[in-house]
Amino acid sequence: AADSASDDSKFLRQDDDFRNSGVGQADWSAKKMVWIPSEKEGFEAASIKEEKGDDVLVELANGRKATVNKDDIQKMNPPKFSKVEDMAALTCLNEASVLHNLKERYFSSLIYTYSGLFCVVVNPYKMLPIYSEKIIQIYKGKKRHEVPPHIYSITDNAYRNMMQEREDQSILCTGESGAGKTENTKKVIQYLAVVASSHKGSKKDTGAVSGELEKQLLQANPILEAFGNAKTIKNDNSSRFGKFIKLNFDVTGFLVGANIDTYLLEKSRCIRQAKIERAFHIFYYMVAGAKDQLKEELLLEDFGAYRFLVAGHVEVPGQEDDQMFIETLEAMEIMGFSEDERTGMMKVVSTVLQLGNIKFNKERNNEQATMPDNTAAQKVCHLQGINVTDFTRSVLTPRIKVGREVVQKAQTKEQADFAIEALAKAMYERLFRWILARVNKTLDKAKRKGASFLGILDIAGFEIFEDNSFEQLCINYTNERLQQLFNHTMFILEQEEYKREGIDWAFIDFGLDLQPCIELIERPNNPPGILALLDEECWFPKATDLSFVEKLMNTHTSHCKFSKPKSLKDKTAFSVLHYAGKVDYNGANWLTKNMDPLNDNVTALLNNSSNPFIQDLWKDVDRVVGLETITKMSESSAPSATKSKKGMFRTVGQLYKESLGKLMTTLNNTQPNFIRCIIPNHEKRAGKLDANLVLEQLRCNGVLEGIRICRQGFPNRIVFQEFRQRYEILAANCIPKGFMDGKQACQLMMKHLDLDPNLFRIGQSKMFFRTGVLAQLEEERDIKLTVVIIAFQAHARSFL
Ligand code: AOV
Ligand code: MG
Repeated sequence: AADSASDDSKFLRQDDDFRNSGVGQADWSAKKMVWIPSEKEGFEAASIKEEKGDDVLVELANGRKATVNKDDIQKMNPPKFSKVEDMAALTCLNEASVLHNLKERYFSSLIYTYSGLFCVVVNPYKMLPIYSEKIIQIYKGKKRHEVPPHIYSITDNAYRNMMQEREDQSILCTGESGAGKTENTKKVIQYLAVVASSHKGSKKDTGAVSGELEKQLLQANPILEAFGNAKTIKNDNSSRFGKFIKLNFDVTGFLVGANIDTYLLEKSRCIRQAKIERAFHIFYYMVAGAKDQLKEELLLEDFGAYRFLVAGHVEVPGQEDDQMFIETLEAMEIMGFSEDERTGMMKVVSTVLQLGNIKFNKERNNEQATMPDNTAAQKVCHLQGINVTDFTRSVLTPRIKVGREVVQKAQTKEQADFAIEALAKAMYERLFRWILARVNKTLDKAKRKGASFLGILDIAGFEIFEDNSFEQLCINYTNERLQQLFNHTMFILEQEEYKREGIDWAFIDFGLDLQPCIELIERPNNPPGILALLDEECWFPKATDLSFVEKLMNTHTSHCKFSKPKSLKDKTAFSVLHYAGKVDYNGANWLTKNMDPLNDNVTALLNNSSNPFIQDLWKDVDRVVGLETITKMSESSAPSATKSKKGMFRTVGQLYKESLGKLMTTLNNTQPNFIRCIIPNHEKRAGKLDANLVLEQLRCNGVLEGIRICRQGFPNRIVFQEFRQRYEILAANCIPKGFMDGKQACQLMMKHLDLDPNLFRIGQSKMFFRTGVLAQLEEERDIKLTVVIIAFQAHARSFL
């Protein structure tokens, strides 16, 4: 078995032999290899034939010649840099080289690559043997440079830093849908569950997960995924929420508890799904998997009977929904959920589906909705433990406040439909939050405050769709703040390195670049940002989505990050210039999305349910009623008892801004580790990399931005000894024989090389170079070596 681990290690690092094949060193310098833009491949290798002013004549691999503008050419790195593990070491730091390196590595199944502070991972879309317990043992306790790039290395280093420096850590996974955020998050947890439980002084250090808490921690994911993930066009197991998992450790590195926060559950998926997509997994698990008595108790019907499951039983390739139901229930059992809790949860899921089957008719010139058949309503009420007459009345003729009076007001069909959909969504969201709280209760059982924590963030990356709405603004706003955190971290670390090495160089804080856009979104006043203006409009009785967008235009016309899209076709459109690109937003429905109104007559009933589980789910509505329930659509208002707390109403935008603020405060106090997940193609295929798709992601996820920032400084660093060893040939005879201090030797060499002083710095332990300088030295070294070899050959021949 030990051998199998070493066999597998070829998936982590390749032999040097392999690395030195391909374009040979001599070829590279003799042919003057460069990268030129290519529509299909992103970039193509070419060799320079002739330079004429701004134009360059190049020859491509297939012999074709082309003329390119000098500015469109990107330098190719010497072959010594082929498949480098850390792209910050590349001497030619440009888009073409980064793409090429990732691609070469990807096709050798090397999916993890560093880029300075980032760890980039390209989704392999196949199982690689790099996550076994044997591999975990390889990474345990090793420094980043001692082992090949891996999420385990990032995790191990974060874990050791946490223990040694007593500093909280975070691992931030971002990337587009299907890029691998959730898979990598799971690997982090798997690794820590092994390392932290073998840490418990268990007799055999086998690498297996032993403790109860660790086992429960590993079960948290399947539960959250069952309720929060769904099949989408992009990903068969797409997380429809963001999450931050905090693992608490004591001083000895022993896991003492965990806590999970979630963000922005896409609850609308309960009631509507796009073509060939699914609602949350649990709906299918339950309908396919609940049998006999349970099926009866939950009043379940066949897939085709549910209107909310738009396309019936859509299946996920390679997944048996009925089997998954059993596994989900088992996970809940390990997590300590009681039988009552499990049944209660399933009743809510069944109710959500059943709500979709309630139908209203239009009566009396469309003024008033009626419910001709109340079978579905009866089932809903049976499952929820409430009275069906009360429920029907609450939906059709709720009590609402008109001036000072409370009257019963008939609802139109549209209003009733809206109220039912809002109820289904709210019910599911509350269930999700309840599950989260329940999971947290188990994971935090010990209630022991850890000495420090390691947090893992799994949240959607930057989104630019055809149609971008409120949800995209929230997620892009999050990514602005995360990018700012990255830029700022890089600034601090670089600054420290320069200081430590005694180098005079004022690094620029590029975190500040993002401030204007962040303010455009979150500023409370003077002038109010997008979220604040949206809130303002929600309080105006006559406001519409259009009046909101008009207000935005009037307030921010001259803002550097704001603009009106060119085509005025859509009156509710506006654009924001995010760091990753311009995004056109469509302001339609933002008022409703931000208010998220709910019929409080119904929530009051649920709060009074005969089923304790349901009661518990809605126990806070007394507090929130009239707050959560400012109902523009249904016009019903809160019972008078809770009126006074109206001031507590919080909009979705406000709540989100606040939870993001908390997250950022937490992250700001950690040492962050950035994982950038990349999707290689949109066909879920192994072994295929769409160059333009990858380039686009590198632009959006800050990797290229990081490189741009790097280039402002001295990105290539080599310790004195290594520099002397490799390049002494260029400064032969300038260093006297015998011992000489490394720094002094390098100083002498640099003097001899006569480089522009602006191209390098000499630190305390290493040399610092501008990008590209090393390539030049490599080239000179090549020429020197060739001369030496020729001389040697000539010398050898003379003996024949
Ligand atoms: P996501 O979390 O980034 O998307 P996932 O982590 O769910 O994406 O990955 C999508 C799919 O890609 C998985 O179901 C696997 O089939 C495959 N995959 C990803 N990473 C690996 C890996 N390291 N090894 C093997 N297969 C992998 V979303 O949640 O949609 O934003 O909302
Ligand atoms: Mg995910």
